[in-house]
Amino acid sequence: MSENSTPVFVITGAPNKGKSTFVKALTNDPNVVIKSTAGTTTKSKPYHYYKKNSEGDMEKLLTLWDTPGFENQAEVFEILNDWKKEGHERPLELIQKYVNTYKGHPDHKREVEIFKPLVDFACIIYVADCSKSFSKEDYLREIQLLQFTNLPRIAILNPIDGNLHIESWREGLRQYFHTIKVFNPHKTTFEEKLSTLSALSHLHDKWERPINYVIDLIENDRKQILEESARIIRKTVLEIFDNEFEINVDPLQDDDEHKEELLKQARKFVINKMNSSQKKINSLFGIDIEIELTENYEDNDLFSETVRKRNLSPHQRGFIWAVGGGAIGALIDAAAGGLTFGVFTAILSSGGYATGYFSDFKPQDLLNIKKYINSERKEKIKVKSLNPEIGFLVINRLRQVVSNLHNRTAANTEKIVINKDLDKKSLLKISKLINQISKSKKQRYSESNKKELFDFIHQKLIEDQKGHPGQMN
Ligand SMILES: Nc1nc2c(ncn2[C@@H]2O[C@H](COP(=O)(O)OP(=O)(O)OP(=O)(O)O)[C@@H](O)[C@H]2O)c(=O)[nH]1
Ligand SMILES: [Mg+2]
Repeated sequence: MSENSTPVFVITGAPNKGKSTFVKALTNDPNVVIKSTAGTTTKSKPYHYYKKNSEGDMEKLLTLWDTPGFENQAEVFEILNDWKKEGHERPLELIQKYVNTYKGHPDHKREVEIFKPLVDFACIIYVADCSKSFSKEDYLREIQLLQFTNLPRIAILNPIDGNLHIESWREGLRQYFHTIKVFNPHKTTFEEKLSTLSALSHLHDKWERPINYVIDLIENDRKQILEESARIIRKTVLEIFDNEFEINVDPLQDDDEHKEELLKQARKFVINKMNSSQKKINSLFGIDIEIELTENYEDNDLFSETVRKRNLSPHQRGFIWAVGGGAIGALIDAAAGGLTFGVFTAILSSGGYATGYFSDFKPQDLLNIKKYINSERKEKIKVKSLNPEIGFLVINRLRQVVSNLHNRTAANTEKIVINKDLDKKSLLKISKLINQISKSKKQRYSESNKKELFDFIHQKLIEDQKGHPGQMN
């Protein structure tokens, strides 16, 4: 038996149990075909983890073979057993003999495909759907066929429609597999994916090191992706707060109309920036998935009353307004440890806070507006800055995009729906950072402003992944 130095795994199982889904979840390869109909995969195909070596070539680090589902397992089992009784060949020699003998035979197409990648030694991954009950009648022959190979084997229990029958599967498979692991390739988190790779590393001692190497690479790669995501989010915020929205004053229009026009500009700008950042973050993760901010447009609009009400209590709004107005710089520092009642009392006396807290909200109020006459003696009206609240919402939405993508694989093509904006605890800090940025706009941001904003966002991205995989607190 010749052994590959690169670990090779062959994914097997009955039709439509998520074999291809498993391969796609682990490799993120967009070419893996997944369909709801049984019999989708008809040819065996290898998918790889690669690394660029020092010569610039792609080096294979790990191979996963996607194979068709079993079809003729009972007959094949009989053939192999008869041969075994007759001669002295070892299991893999018999498998090779089977492949040679039945190649091209119409009743053996799938089994020949399944066995082809096994003859050079591979570990077997058997995928079963543990939301359906285990039945010896249906599955025993294919399981015994895998046992016949005498190759190291792991069973992956995929809870396609729930965990209902895990125990019956465990019981049924125990004597045939070295390891049994529950893994849902549709809903896996980043950690679970790594833990599955780690389980694979224990099947064959010679492959432990190369698989651990792959795990290290994936972890490092992910670290870099989170850093780059933080950079993208920071850039988005800076660009949004850097942009000048300006129109000529039309003497026939009143100020409300002017503000309405400026609001349109700002809205469009912010939405475009958010969309393009989301696309960039998507491509970092290598997952081409549509992101829907929320189900309806009204909720999508960062300037809308609905979004503000959902995310910010009147107190919090008031606080941001006060920060935005810069009325109480010293108090912000004092309050950074937590919002005490005393602080609120003090803030209430400041004009900024009162505006945010009590006024009937109009989206135009999120624009800090200034009228002026330029050097050509034209009267202009412009947005000096947006309210920091917008920055808070932008950062938190993009954080959610990152968090979703981090715990998602290419196997899950459901749209990402983002319908909440979270993390009220960081509100104060974000408001303060954004306030610094919008104030220092004229002189450009200082490097330390920029670094502080990056560190804050980056730290949040790391916390999001550590605390609650797939969601933020
Ligand atoms: N909800 C859910 N659906 C899943 C899961 N795993 C697989 N599916 C779905 O089940 C169907 C079959 O998945 P495939 O990965 O194509 O199954 P397969 O075992 O490769 O099937 P064949 O190639 O036909 O043998 C697809 O519609 C998948 O989206 C899961 O964990 N959860
Ligand atoms: Mg398939």
